[in-house]
Formats: sequence, structure tokens, C-alpha cells
Amino acid sequence: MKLYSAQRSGHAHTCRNFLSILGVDYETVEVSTADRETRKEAFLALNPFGQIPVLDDDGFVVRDSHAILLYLAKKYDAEHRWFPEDPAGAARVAEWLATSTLDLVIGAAWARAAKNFGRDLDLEKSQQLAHRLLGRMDAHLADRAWLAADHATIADLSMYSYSARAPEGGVELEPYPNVIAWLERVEALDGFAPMIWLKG
Ligand SMILES: N[C@@H](CCC(=O)N[C@@H](CS)C(=O)NCC(=O)O)C(=O)O
Repeated sequence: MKLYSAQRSGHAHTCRNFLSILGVDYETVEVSTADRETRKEAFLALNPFGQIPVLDDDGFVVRDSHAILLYLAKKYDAEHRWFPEDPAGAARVAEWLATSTLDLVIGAAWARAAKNFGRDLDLEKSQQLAHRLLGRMDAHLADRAWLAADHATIADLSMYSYSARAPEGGVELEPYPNVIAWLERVEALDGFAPMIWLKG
């Protein structure tokens, strides 16, 4: 199994983290998003959307971090803990996958991209959106340990990477103690893989 990934990408980190937690053997293929390698012909043949992460499982190619999380959960988690099978449990996870697809990206991820990677994005607006989401997460986590169930699920992993990196976009986490405690719980999961890209 191969994961096409970039160290600085939170989406890629989410997948590396789940592979590590599941204890799945895989090879990482580092793709430089900074050098626009994702837009080169060879990569576009793999993913016409020109984005990492992409998983290649013996010729079965999956693009998009959430599709990869779901694929891995279905393939390796026979107990259905990471992605529950019951309708209500699945819906709760899907809510947060949707939140991480949009709200987390246009807030914390874009603030980080504007500040660190020189992306032409509205930093102030992204920071505001990041704070709005963190406030909602903090309220949600006031009386629960995990986002979608009474245990960790792929919802937590999908929300973790860019939430943890929010300070790199100038979005401090101190006002959100429940979010900080939740981030620490994710980091304490067996097999947790830290995001190793260092700012600078
Ligand atoms: N919805 C996708 C988003 C993936 C994405 O935004 N990937 C970025 C890196 S974080 C990328 O490959 N950018 C390179 C480009 O657009 O050329 C997912 O969840 O995997």
C-alpha cells in the first residue's frame, strides 16, 4: 500500500495518522505541493484532481482524505469502532467529516496556508472563521471527550490535524480549553503519529 503525501499537509497527516493507529504497513511517496508536483502529468494520471493525499492499495486508487479514512476503516476495523455501522453513529461521524471538509479548511487551514505558504487568501477572514469553528467545537466538547461517539472515531482524526496546527495561522488555542484537552486525547491514542512538518 502506498500513500502519496506531503509532510506539510494536514489532509495527508490525517491519513498517515490513521494508518499508524491501525498498524497498517505502507510506503510513503512524498509529493511536493510547493513545487506543484501535484499538477504534473504523472501525478494527474493518478489523481486528476491534482491533490494529495492519494492511497494506492495494490492498484486500487483512492483520492481524498475522507474517502481514504472510510476505505481504511471498512477494510481494517472489523469492530466498526472508527466508523460506526448503525445509522445514528454513522451520521454523527459524517457531520464532522463534512465540517472538516469545509469549515476547518476555509478557517484554520487557509489561515495557515496564507501565513506560511504565501497562498493568496484572506488571512483575517480565515482567522475569524477558524475562531468561529473552534468556539463551536469547544462548546460541543464541554460535556464529551470525543466529537462523534463515546470513543475516538475517524471524525476526531479528520478534525485533528488542522485544528492542532491552527496557531501556525495565527489562531491561538488558549481560549478553547476543551479543544486543547481533546487534542491531547487524540495525541494519546495508541499508534498516534505526529505531524512532522516544522514551520520555517
Ligand atoms: N478534499 C481533499 C483536499 C486535499 C487537499 O487540499 N490537498 C492539498 C494539500 S493539503 C493539495 O494537494 N494541494 C496541491 C494542489 O492543489 O496543487 C482531501 O480531503 O484530501
